[in-house]
Amino acid sequence: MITRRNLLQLAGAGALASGLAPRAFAQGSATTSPSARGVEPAAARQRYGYVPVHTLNGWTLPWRMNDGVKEFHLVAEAFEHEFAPGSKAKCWGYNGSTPGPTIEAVEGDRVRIFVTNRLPEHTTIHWHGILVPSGMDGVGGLTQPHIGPGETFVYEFTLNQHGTHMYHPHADEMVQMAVGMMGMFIIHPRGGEEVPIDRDYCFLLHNWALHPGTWRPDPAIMVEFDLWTFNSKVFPAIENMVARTGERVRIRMANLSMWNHPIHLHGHTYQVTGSDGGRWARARWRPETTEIVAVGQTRDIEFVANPGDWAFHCHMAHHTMNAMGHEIPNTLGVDQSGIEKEIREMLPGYMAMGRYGMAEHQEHVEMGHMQGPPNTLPMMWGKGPYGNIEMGGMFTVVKVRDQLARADYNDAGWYQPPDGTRAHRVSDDPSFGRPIRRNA
Ligand SMILES: [Cu+2]
Repeated sequence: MITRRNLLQLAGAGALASGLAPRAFAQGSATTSPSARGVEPAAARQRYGYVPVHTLNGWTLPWRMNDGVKEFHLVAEAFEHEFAPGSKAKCWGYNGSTPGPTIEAVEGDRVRIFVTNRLPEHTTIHWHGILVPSGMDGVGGLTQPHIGPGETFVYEFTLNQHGTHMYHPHADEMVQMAVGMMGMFIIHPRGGEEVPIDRDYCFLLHNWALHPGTWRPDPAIMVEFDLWTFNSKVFPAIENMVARTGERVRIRMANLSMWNHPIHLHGHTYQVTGSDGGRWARARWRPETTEIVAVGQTRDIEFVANPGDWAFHCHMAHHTMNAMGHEIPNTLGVDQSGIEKEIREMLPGYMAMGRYGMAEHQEHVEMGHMQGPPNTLPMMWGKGPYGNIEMGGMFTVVKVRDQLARADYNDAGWYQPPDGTRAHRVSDDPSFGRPIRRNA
């Protein structure tokens, strides 16, 4: 059978292909999408010149070569997105996902990116942090006409840098980003890296005003958000990051939310090694356990993996919670036993909580005592091997194991600490041990 693709191949491509370039992409030519999954780091460096990034809960945009140019095709569109089982929303993004697929390329590459707009309003794409000719910068009205509904524009430029970058609309930006339009654009250095990386993770930080009981993120909110996400997912729906003991891991973080996020890793002192300015000179690397990723910034951290299950989360305590009422009265220490009965007469099923703290929330929700509004996640949840984790939002686990295949990215289960290395109960008597106490 002679297809258009065969015909191009038979014709010897060259002149024909370049003349048809913009349309040729849509003809279904072979595409490539390098993955680190199943490819050992050394083999990946041989095959691709780099170890491909692993986008948390996401994917890498396939590309194809057309006469020496790497061609990508983004489609801006609306779809239903799930933050975690129990909460979905009508979101906007690219190629059916929020964030959009990660674009991955190498310093020196010439890239051509088609952008088709299937949204009900116009859009553009800005290549955040990437040095492009002014007319390719994607600022609607300033550097180009807007991409109208149904239209396809093409961007083309050469990548003269490396680093962790982003893409997002620069058209009705407040609305389009609030409903999920963003993605990462990773450029690997040409010729490899002096300190090689074994695993390279990436994700975007974002916040969503998905009010309890609703199905559309509210773009008008500036401060009081309901959901805090890594790659548009909340704990425990965020993938764990796995590594083998001793591997060098990089985590690339980018922030297009409305808040700064201090990102904290347990069990390691990591080095902050890069940003959208590329991988910094080694003299500029600095040891931290918490690094603020400010709005509009990207940060790369690197560490040599220590065995264990290590919490990895934003350190703003409200950013590790899900949908919570922000205007609830403070009930900490308040005896509500009388009022609970009276409120129940008006609100059947009402449950007074919070007198002793909020940890009981997770149990009540899971036992079905408390019914939240539809499409609304519990404030905190997640189970570990020893009980409730009582987290939500921007939280996941870095799981490091001695025996993990180098190209294995599957969840590693729970860590078994060696004997004698886990905190344990020695007494249930509050007067135990008579420790020295102030003013006692
Ligand atoms: Cu945060």
